[in-house]
Formats: sequence, structure tokens, C-alpha cells
Amino acid sequence: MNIQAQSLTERIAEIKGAKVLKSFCYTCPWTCPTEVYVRDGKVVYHKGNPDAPNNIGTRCAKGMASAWVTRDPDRLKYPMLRTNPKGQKGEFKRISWDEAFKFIADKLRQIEKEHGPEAVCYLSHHDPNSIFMVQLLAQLYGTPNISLGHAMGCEGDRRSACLTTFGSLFPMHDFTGSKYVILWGMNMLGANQGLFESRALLQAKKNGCKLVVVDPSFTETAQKADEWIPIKPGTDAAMGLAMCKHIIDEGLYDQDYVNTYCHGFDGFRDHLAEKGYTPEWAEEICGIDAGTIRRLAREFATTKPSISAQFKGSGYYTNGNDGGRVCYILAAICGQIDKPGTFHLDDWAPIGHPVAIPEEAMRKPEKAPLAHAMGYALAPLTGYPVVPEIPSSRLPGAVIEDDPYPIRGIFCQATNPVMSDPNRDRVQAMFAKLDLAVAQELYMSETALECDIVLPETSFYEQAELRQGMWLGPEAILCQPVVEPVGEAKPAYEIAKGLAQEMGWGEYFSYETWEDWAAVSAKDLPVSVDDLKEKGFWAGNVSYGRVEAGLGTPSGKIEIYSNAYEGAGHNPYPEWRERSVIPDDEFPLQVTHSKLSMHCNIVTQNNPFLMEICPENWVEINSVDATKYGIADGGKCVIESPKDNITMTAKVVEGLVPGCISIRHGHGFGHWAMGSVAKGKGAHSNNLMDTHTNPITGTNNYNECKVRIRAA
Ligand SMILES: Nc1nc2c(c(=O)[nH]1)N[C@H]1C(S)=C(S)[C@@H](COP(=O)(O)OP(=O)(O)OC[C@H]3O[C@@H](n4cnc5c(=O)[nH]c(N)nc54)[C@H](O)[C@@H]3O)O[C@H]1N2
Ligand SMILES: Nc1nc2c(c(=O)[nH]1)N[C@H]1C(S)=C(S)[C@@H](COP(=O)(O)OP(=O)(O)OC[C@H]3O[C@@H](n4cnc5c(=O)[nH]c(N)nc54)[C@H](O)[C@@H]3O)O[C@H]1N2
Ligand code: SF4
Ligand SMILES: [Mo]
Repeated sequence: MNIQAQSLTERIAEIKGAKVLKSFCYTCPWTCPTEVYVRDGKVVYHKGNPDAPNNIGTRCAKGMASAWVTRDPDRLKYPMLRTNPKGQKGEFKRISWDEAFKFIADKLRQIEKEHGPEAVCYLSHHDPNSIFMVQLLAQLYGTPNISLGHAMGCEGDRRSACLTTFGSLFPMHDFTGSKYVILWGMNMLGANQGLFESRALLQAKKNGCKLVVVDPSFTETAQKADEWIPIKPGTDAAMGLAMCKHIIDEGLYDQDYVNTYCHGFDGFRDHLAEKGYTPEWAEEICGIDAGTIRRLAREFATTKPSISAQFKGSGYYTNGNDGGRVCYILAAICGQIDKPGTFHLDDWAPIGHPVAIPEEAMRKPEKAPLAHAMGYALAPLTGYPVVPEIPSSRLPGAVIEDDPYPIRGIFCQATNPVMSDPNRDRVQAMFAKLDLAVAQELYMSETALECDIVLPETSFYEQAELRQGMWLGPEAILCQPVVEPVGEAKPAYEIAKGLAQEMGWGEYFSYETWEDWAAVSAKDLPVSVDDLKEKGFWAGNVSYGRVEAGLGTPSGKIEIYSNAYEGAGHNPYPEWRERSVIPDDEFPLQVTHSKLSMHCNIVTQNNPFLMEICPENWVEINSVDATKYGIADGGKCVIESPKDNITMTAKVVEGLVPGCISIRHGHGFGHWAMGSVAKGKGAHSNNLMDTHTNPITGTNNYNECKVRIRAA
């Protein structure tokens, strides 16, 4: 690490006369529009784009430290081919891009011949320009097995709840005008601080909105809330069902609204009564007293406009899909959907595919997508999906046991499943068995080390991208290349082009410059690529009323009774189901997870500025449990699950439900690989977990994990 301190005068001199380019940050998934100052081929300064509605000039610390990625000596510089057998720590040699494309193309042809194109998967989380490889692999090669946003390792249960209830995938929240907000494990002022919604939430609070945070942890958001509800992990469905029952029993729901716009309200009322989901029943399960549940239910139903929102905190459990649906149904029965101050259904900018592939050249897969073949996800009667992504925790089964059919090739673009999926041992065993494992990465990540071939990608500072902005209304945001690529790194669109040429599909990927393909993507936008370069974004008007216009669900209504669930053979109403792993005498503590404000997942741990502020991750434990198990604040402790153990630093806190621990995710890099800054810092928790998958949605159940803890 060699960071030289500069004087203010030197800084100003450097910034003066720099060229300013509109772009966006992609250090975390929230993609904030930026202005980047470039001089002599270097990024000398950058700040938020003050005109963009989704971040109005603001940035977080991760974003402010992000230019490090353009000069990090540990970045990958050349394509690398593995030289030793898989299953061992990878050794690699430098090869040319032509050799890399030929290697991958030969393997793709071999896999297609032996198992069909469906045997290849494309995985991405941080997905800059993933659309190019998706068009190549899905439309030309013919695999249906694409996973973007690492959905089932992230917010699969929320997506599924939104899809089955409202017919859309990624909602926004119009907090500005809200009068009552209840957040179920969604840390708006922690990991979501970069979103425009977090500023809108703070503004709403200033305007008198009541904020209730339901979370086992006293999070950054809970600290700013009017009320923190310290719920027992994995029990949101019980509390939410009881709130719905109370609202209905007291006649506080919006009768006209449910009659006109909701499907299955009467049946839901009977279902709640038959099951006996009373506040007293819920109290036993979730640890929140019945009086509080009643009061919150009454307040929520009578203070409008209101929002009941979640992200993925309640979704890492076997019953996460029920918790997710109840969160939304609570808002629906009070008529609080897609109006000012409420939950807002997606409204996207008309950004098209960058590559025009004629219908006759497209190859239709013969096999069903993995999720459907695994028995999740598609309702056979309605043909409507419960969730459309690959259940990533079951992917090793497809590779190792051919269940439900063989997978032999995996591309990992900007995703590191060896670190981020549960049960690391099994994920590594999966990579060892593949005929083709490709990593498209910035670093020699732990997953890259398991692959056959590693392709260096450019960072967002070195490439262009046109994508949807994370705002309430339709918004297109443009990333422009501001510096030259590191080494021989290529952007995803050049990688896809090179591979397409090798596969004989070069005619479709005929763009010479990024502006060529951007013009194709932008053809339906009301502005040109030049306008976007000038301004950095295009934003339309915020609109409401999608419920009244008719939704994309099978009934066209808000589905309290889910046709998708019914068609797939599940209870069409949300219900209470116990989790699959319950702490016991031997392993008495429940694991929960949360993110670090100063890092993004496992992306930023080689950044010396962020590592100076937050050099390692830690585990939080309540002071009562700390005393019981002899854990000291700041001391090292050993966390043991039935599967593995790790040693990490403990933080003793008051704000955490006793009986559980909260592991901050990130770090642990360097146990196998990565950069010199990250190496050996912190601990990686995913091998504590066994493989647990939500039986309905296929989401990874990271928190189905019990442990014991002792001082190291
Ligand atoms: N700074 C920063 N920003 C990020 C990221 C990052 O790593 N760091 N990651 C990005 C990504 S990929 C994502 S998905 C988002 C994540 O955004 P969030 O989902 O808001 O972030 P988490 O910190 O994972 O929050 C999960 C919360 O759920 C709580 N929780 C656990 N179990 C339960 C439960 O049973 N019920 C309830 N009600 N709550 C529960 C946890 O205590 C925790 O507070 O942030 C994105 N932005
Ligand atoms: N224990 C535990 N596990 C978790 C979570 C948790 O809270 N606790 N959170 C889960 C969640 S919400 C998610 S979304 C997943 C995310 O897990 P992953 O899908 O693995 O995604 P990330 O951690 O965001 O990033 C992974 C890789 O992207 C690379 N990368 C970053 N930027 C770029 C780029 O511009 N181009 C390329 N090609 N590569 C890039 C980084 O070097 C890193 O290796 O993890 C999940 N796993
Ligand atoms: S929230 Fe921070 S890290 Fe994420 S995109 Fe915005 S500035 Fe970058
Ligand atoms: Mo995520």
C-alpha cells in the first residue's frame, strides 16, 4: 500500500483544468450517477451528479474511495489459463485473448454436443453489461440458465413475494409523502444508505412520519426510528399474519379497495380465522407482546399513506417467502399500493437490448430452466412463475449429481459464489467437477482460483454502460469510460464480441465503438446517446395507478390468494411454517447476517482507504449471552456450527435479541486468494452453513444455522 498524502493546494491544482465526465458508480448495486474529473489519464476527483434525481449529488464512503480500483496493483491484467488439475489451489499462466476465446468456444461446443446448451449457466451479481453475454448465451447458444443479481443468494423471497402478489419484480418506495413506515429487516440507513429512498425516508421523518423497524438488531435505521421491534429471527410471518388478522377483525381494512383490486380477500379472512393467527398466538412465536402487535396493526391501518417494506432480512429462512408475502398483503388490505407515499411498482426506462439478433437466429432451449426443472418456480396450471432465477444453493447438485439435469459449464461474471453461497465446501466441489468454469473478474477471487480460465474485466471507470437508474420514475443512467483499461482488461461487451466471433456469431456483435451499441439500446429513449453523455441520465415523470390499470398477475389483481402458489401445489395463502434449523442445547445460538456500511459484500476489501476505516468484519452478541459464554468485547471468539468453525472478533452489544448472533458479512478474503490489502483480514462465515434452500422459492437460507460460541 502506498498512499501519498497530498496538500490541499496540490489537490486543487490537480483538479483545476481536469476534464469532467458524467458517469456512475458501481461499487455497490445502487449505481449512483457521478461526475468524474480526469487529468492526464487519471481520476483526480469525483462526486455525485447533483442533477440526477436518484442521488442528487450524494455519495457514500465506498463510492468516494472507489477510484482506487483504477490503480490497484492487484487487479487482474491478462487472461489466465489454469495449469494444474481442478480441486487444487489454482495455478495459472498468462495467455492471449485469442487463445482465451478459442479455449472457451471449444469447450462450449463440446458441452453442447454432449449435454445440450442447457448444461451451461451464466451467473452474475454485480452485473455490469451482463446483457451482452446473456444475449450470446441465452439467445444464440440456447441456454435458459441465466442468473442476474445473484437473486436467490440475495432477495429471492422478496422478489418472489412481489412477483406473485403484484406481478412485478423490483419495487421502489415513495417514502417522501408517507405518514407511517414499517420496515421488516430492511436497513435503509445502513446498506441502503446510497439509495434516494433513504433520503426520502429521513425527509418523511422530518415531516412527522412514524418509522417502525422490525429487526432482531438495533440497526442504523432502528436507531433513527420511533420504535424498534426486536423480533425473534425468522418469525416475521407470524407477526405479520397476526397484524392482518387484527386489522380485518377490527374492520380497519379498506373494504372497497380489497373488493375491487384484491384477489382472494374473503378466503384470506377465513384462513386467518381457521388457523387462529391471533396476536396472542404470534406473541409465543415472535417474542413481541400481543398488545404491541395490536397497537402497531391499528396504527398502520389508520395512518395513511403508509408503507410496509422488506428487503431480504426476513428472507434467509425456510419460511421467508411467507414473511415476504405478508409484508405486502398488510399494505394491500389497507389500500396502500402504487399511490403517492406508498409502495411503488416498477416503472422502467425503455432501454433495449444492445445487440439485434433476428428471431430466426435465436435458439430455443429444449429443457426447462433449472429452477422449473428442480420443481420450484413455475406453476404448471397457470404457467406463471413463483420466481424466475436459478436456486444457487442447489446448483452444485446439478453439477455433482446431475440433479435435475447435468450442468457442465459455468460463467461467473462479477460474482464470487465460493465466498457468497452457503456451504463453501460443496461450492468448491462443484467447480472441481465442471468441464468449463470461467471467471470474468477484476481480481483473482476465491472463485476465480477454482476456474479453468480467468478473464480480466474493466472496472466501471474503464468502460461504458447504459442501465436503469434506481429511482421512483423511469430513469436511464450512462457510465462513460474515463480512463484506459488496466493491463489487457476488456469490458464485457468486448469479451462477448470476441467470443461471438470465435463461435461464428460475429455478424451480430458488429459494433466498433461503445457508442454504436449504446445507440441501439437507447433507440426508444426520448434522448440521444450524446444527450446522455452531456447530462449523465434521462429521467421521466413519476406515475402511479398501476393497480387500477391492471397488474401482470394471473388474475390481473393483487393476489392475496396466489394463483401461482395454488398452481404449483402450495397453499395459496401465506401461512406459518416452522424453520428447518432450530438452536438446541448443543448449538444454542441462532445466526443472522447483516452488511457493513463501509464495505460492499466482498467487493471492497482490497481498498486501503476503506480497510483503514473498517479493517475486519465481526460478530455481534448481546451482553447477556456474552456473559453467559465468556465473550469479551473486542476479543476473539470461536463460532462453531455442526459443520465448521471460524474465529473472529466479537462486539458485545445491547441492541440484539438474546439467543442470536449477527455476523457482519464481507472480509475473510485472502484465506485463499485476492489482493495484498485484503489478505488475512476478518473471517468468512459461509462454511458454517449447510445447504438449506427455501422449499418454495429456492432462495438460499443463510440464517438456517445454529452455533455455539466461546472465547478463542
Ligand atoms: N454498505 C453496503 N451497502 C450494500 C451492501 C453492502 O454489503 N454494504 N450490499 C448490497 C446488497 S447485495 C444488498 S442485498 C443490500 C442489502 O440491504 P439490506 O438487506 O437492508 O442489508 P442487511 O444489512 O443485509 O440487512 C438485513 C437485516 O435483516 C435483519 N434480519 C435478520 N433476520 C431477520 C428476521 O428474521 N426478521 C427481520 N425483520 N429482520 C431480520 C438483520 O438484522 C439486518 O439488519 O445492500 C446493498 N448495499
Ligand atoms: N454470509 C453471508 N453471505 C451472503 C450475504 C450475507 O449477508 N451473509 N449476502 C448475500 C447477498 S445479499 C448477495 S447479493 C451475495 C453477493 O455475492 P456475489 O454474487 O459473490 O457478489 P459480490 O459479493 O457483490 O461480488 C462478487 C465479485 O464481483 C467482483 N467485481 C466487483 N466489481 C466488478 C466489476 O465491475 N466487474 C467484474 N467482472 N467483477 C467485479 C468482485 O471482485 C467480487 O469477487 O452474497 C450473499 N452472501
Ligand atoms: S451507494 Fe455508494 S458505493 Fe453504492 S453506488 Fe452509490 S456511491 Fe457507489
Ligand atoms: Mo444482495
